[in-house]
Amino acid sequence: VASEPDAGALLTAAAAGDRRATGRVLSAIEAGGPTGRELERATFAPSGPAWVVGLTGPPGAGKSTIGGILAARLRAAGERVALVAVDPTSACSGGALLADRARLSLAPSEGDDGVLVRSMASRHALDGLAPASRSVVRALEWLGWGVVVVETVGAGQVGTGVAAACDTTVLVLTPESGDDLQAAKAGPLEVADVVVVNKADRLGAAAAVATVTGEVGAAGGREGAPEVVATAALAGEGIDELVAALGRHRRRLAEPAGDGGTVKEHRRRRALEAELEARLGAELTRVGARARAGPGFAEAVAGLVAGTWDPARACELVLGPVLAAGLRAPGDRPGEGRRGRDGRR
Ligand SMILES: Nc1nc2c(ncn2[C@@H]2O[C@H](COP(=O)(O)OP(=O)(O)O)[C@@H](O)[C@H]2O)c(=O)[nH]1
Ligand SMILES: [Mg+2]
Repeated sequence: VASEPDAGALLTAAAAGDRRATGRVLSAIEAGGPTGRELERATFAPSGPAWVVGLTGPPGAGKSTIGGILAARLRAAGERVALVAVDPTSACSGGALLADRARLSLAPSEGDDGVLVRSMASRHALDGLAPASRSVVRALEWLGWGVVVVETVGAGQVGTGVAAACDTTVLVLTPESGDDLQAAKAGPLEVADVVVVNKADRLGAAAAVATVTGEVGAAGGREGAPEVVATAALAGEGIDELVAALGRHRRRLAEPAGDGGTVKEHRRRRALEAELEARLGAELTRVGARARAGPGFAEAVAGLVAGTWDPARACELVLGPVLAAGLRAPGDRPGEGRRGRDGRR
């Protein structure tokens, strides 16, 4: 890695359409270092004009294929489209990334400045969308990418985080998705805005569409129940219907939500709430781990064994110094933590 890039210069170049600079902005945000945090702050603009579309569903359902086709369609309609694949497998092998890139030959021509493809690892993301991915999506919006399509692998509870962070969520299933459909009931199916039954060229497609339609109805009476669309993406079938369904949902986003704002504003507020909650949880987990690893823990156990402290008091005594030290571990601050710890010995 070269020297720390200047955040301001990078942003200016990226905003002017420099793809290399854009890549470096996103990489820095993903890496989470000082430059990344500066860029994250600079590009954080809630309720941007962009349309963020999430594609979720089990592996192999056709998310990348559909994402590529949608990108091509939207590009042809004059949009600047960024495709972000949050892929837990692409980190190590790069194989999935290559496959996804290759598949995009279906879509926009190489060298088209209006399409950007980005792949990133979903580190520690239980919901399939790591905090860094959300910041990357926001940076893309800020940089003027009018449509951001985010692909994440998701089934069951995994995948609902995507919905929380997207304006329009598409769940992609296949006729073979029986088990996935059962799993999806607990999560993605409840939050999907459009459900795609892809690989409609395969056996059982009509039955699958009927089952999904039934499920969606059974979930029932819900305001804005998802539309179900059958596609055979490789053959290009059902794509017009999918594009139309997405367009209807996009228009719905501009309608009033009843709380004074639009549906989109309402969703984004909820997404930010969920994101803040997740960050709070992560911080608290870190604080707890630090308390567990600190010297106070053994002391507290000794106190409990001796009957000097009761558990509630012991907890206070262990947590007190950790909380007083602030959110950052002493070791995070250069030249401080180590000395402090050694001093105790
Ligand atoms: N038969 C059939 N295969 C498809 C269709 N759409 C995608 N595929 C294939 O299914 C495989 C997985 O597709 P991919 O887009 O990578 O799925 P992802 O893992 O959800 O991103 C690839 O080999 C695709 O070519 C379809 O409509 N019909
Ligand atoms: Mg894929």
